[in-house]
Amino acid sequence: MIFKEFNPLEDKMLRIIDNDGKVINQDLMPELDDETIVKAYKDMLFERVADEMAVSYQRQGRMYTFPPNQGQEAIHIAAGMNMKEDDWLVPAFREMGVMLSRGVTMKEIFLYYNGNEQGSNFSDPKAKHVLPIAISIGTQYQHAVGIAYAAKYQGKDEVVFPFIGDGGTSTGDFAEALNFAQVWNVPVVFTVQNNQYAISVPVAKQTKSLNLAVKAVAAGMKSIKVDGNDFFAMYLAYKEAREHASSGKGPVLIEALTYRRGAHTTSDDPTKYRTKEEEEKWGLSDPLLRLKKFIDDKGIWKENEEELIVQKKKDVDKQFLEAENFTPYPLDDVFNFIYVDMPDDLKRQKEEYEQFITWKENRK
Ligand SMILES: Cc1ncc(C[n+]2csc(CCOP(=O)(O)OP(=O)(O)O)c2C)c(N)n1
Ligand SMILES: [Mg+2]
Repeated sequence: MIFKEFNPLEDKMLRIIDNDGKVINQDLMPELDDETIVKAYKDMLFERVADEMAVSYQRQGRMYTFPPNQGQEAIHIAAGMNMKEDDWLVPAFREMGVMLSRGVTMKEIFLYYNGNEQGSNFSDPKAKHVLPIAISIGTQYQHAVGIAYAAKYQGKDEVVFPFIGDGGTSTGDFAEALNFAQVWNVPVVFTVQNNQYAISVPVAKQTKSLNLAVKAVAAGMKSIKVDGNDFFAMYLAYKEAREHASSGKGPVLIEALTYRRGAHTTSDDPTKYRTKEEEEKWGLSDPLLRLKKFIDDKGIWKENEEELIVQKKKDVDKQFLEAENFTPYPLDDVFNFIYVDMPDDLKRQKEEYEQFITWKENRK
């Protein structure tokens, strides 16, 4: 129903609460009990706290480059809530909350960003259908369609949830994946997290497309543009998209319009290419603030948020220490097996890495 009403060719966007947390589209409000709404907020808060701590570990020189998730939590938690046990998560690299909701641990995420392969070897049985993080932009969309083809062929009720960014929609992989998903009529719920930047490139310089949801129209696919900072809108979009895909009606694409509140990665400085005013404006539609205002207006918040944050920080720190003290991988695995004769730049990298390990050891 929502796919007809919010036609991407008319640049319509699904929204249910406004920036003040007031319901502006009561007819579409999903039926969620108070407990579920509060739990969703707490999951978003946990992602935010863990994300801030990850940035801090990187700044302390204890972890490598990290891509912050701040501002994109409503998309992540709404997606996780609508995925069924056997569904597949096919992430890019800015979906930490979805990974957490599928049973991936912060320890594994920290291992990954410490360059340890074990960080892609998820231990929780709940995470059985989670693919590793995909850094090569666009590739994961192809994998997702292949998995969905296999699921359909085997007659399994499994829906595949791949993620990509706005910049990723300029890749050939993106267009090819959409085409084949629709031709094969396979169960995929594609998400485009339009956080409005591909590193320093704003969407307006990336594409002249009216919006990103219309990119699915030429493939013949149902698609919808959604306010990605509106938890309820994202919840409804995922619910309907999953129903559509699992009932054999084919794939769906959701464009979630959001804003990357942090840097692209810890190696980036966004002050070089965007203004404070722009950041402040988007800060007003922060997904956590909006959902919290709704919860407060309804009077269903019974906890001490400060205390909750302290607890969560302790938990994250414990998991970080476990990752930091995890058995290091043998250096040879990384450097020695690529070339018969190691080139000079790799030799230099190996030396630098050995110096880093020595620094880490001496610090203890
Ligand atoms: C094939 C490929 N080309 C270039 C890069 C370098 N790169 C990393 S992130 C990025 C921009 C991605 O932007 P977007 O798709 O909007 O995702 P976001 O980072 O905003 O989540 C680029 C170009 C890469 N990782 N892979
Ligand atoms: Mg982007």
